Amino acid sequence: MAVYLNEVSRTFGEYLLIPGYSSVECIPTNVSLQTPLVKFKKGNKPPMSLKIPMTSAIMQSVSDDTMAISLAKEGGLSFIYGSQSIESQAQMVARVKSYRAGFVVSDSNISPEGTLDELLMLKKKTNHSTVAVTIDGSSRGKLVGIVTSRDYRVSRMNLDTKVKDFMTPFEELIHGNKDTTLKEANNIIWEHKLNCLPIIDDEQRLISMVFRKDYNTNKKNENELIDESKRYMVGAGINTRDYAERIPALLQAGVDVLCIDSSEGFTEWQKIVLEYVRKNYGDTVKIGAGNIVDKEGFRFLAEAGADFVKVGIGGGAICITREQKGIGRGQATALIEVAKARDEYFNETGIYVPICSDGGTVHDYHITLALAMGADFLMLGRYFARFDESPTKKVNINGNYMKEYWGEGSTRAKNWQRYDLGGDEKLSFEEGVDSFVPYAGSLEDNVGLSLSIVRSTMCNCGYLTISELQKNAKITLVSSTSIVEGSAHDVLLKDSRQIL
Ligand code: RVP
Repeated sequence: MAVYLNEVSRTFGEYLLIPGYSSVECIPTNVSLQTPLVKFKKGNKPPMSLKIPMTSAIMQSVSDDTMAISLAKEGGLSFIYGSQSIESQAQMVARVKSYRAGFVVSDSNISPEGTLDELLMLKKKTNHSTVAVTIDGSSRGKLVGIVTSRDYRVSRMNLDTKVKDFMTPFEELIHGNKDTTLKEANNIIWEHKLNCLPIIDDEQRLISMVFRKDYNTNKKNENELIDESKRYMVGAGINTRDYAERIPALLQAGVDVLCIDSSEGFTEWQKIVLEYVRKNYGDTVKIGAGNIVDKEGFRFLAEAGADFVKVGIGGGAICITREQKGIGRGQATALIEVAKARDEYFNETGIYVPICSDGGTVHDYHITLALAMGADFLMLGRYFARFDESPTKKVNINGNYMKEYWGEGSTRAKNWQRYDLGGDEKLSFEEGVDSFVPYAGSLEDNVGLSLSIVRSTMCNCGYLTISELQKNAKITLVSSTSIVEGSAHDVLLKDSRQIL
């Protein structure tokens, strides 16, 4: 006979936190959101932690290198999507690792043989008034000069005039080299009253530019997630098919942490991949696994060697797995059970395996709830898809700006490996949809706001760390009637948009 679980499968929206005593020290600026990313032994420090409990989903419409850089700046981590060729995924990882805050690859370049007319067209296209003059007109060519608007006067010059005849030549330029730090670059910029400093390699090839305005914006990121060499940290999704080729390429590109990306991870396929990693790399390579929704799934992956375990099936905003296949579990219920299994495993073995709540986070308070229910960090798709930094198009629909957001199980993503159960069988039905989400602006602004809400809620409950919140939070179930009570009710809203 089938096993019936008596507990109802519940979502975050059915729970609330009960505020607790807050001391005078309990203020948002004193809250630490640092959280372990990978497993560690009792009494030891986790070998890798996040500064904020947020990771971006392993999805084409969410996590590319641009997203990864922006999220690492805020202290979180992106897992670059694996549903692309090994080469292009590795290139994305490499771009994150080679990115240096404040050092931008020049996107306005011209050859010395170019004309004033061509220069003006380039300026119109890029909107940048500083143009690097390289021997072949490329962003990495040998630097022979710079042109700024101070170098020419359109009214007095022939449009056919060659760039080499009015540029500031290399000999008169002040430049930095590959070892110049951002601080040094800024000092040079100030000392010489420059607008930008070109950075070149030993062969005089242009590497990047440091602009005065970028230094100011980059100084703010004190919370950034960086490795020992001060490079941004980045993760990558892998599958259970081509892992033996993909993993070495990603490691070569400098990836910090891997995650097996699958809609259902309680499988021997995941064990095989974890064993492959341990056999070939020992504990030096960090790899998460999932997704699972119960204690058996957690224990299986923890024993197989996963560095963290991802929880959630069918809760994603674009996911229709529950409708299509009738499998899954309410995200809150799944998380509560898996967190208990994680704690039991810790008590038995002394090994703490962090868990990630993946999918179904809709409101900011769901983040706090997930943490209180035991999640060490969250993975978010819809949330990040709304920002400027996501890889998708911004479109105007009926006067409102939207961003595209599609599931990895949609025909658009064609990520069949994620749903692969081995054999030759190819996915023949969709488990995800293609959709729009309301455009929300910059990642920095939104993450800042969401986390200020999380910090403030933690203070209401009386806790300054995620681990205190996990151990002591008081959580209550709410009836459907009291959910109604929780939003504006029995009033006529003056602005009907507030209802949305
Ligand atoms: P959400 O944050 O609710 O948008 O959910 C994102 C999660 O949904 C992903 O991290 C992944 O686990 C899951 N996903 C991605 N694609 C699909 C699908 O097509 N069904 N589901």
